[in-house]
Amino acid sequence: MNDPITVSRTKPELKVERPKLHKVLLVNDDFTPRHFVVRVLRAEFRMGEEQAGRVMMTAHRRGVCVVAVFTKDVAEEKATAATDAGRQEGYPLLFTTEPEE
Ligand code: NFA
Repeated sequence: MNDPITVSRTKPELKVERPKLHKVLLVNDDFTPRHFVVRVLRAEFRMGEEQAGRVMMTAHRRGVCVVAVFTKDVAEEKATAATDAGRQEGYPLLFTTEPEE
């Protein structure tokens, strides 16, 4: 009888962590035509002509360019779809992914 009622004064901690983002990278090659790279960037990453052109030229000059960041699953899906689009035309066009720092 007469049990004390205890009340917790601290809220249970709910740790909500953001999913880590992954970069999709466009890798340069010597064979895929520039206009085709731009077409794939526009179709798969919904870029405008100008941005797609800048990303393509950055990869062309520097070897690689970050295209976009997504959750891991989406980044991998997008990179695979974009790489497959090149493969279907016989081009070695390559998109890869890597985790953001
Ligand atoms: N280097 C390719 C060319 O000169 C264009 C390219 C850019 C390919 C970026 C792949 C990635 N035709």
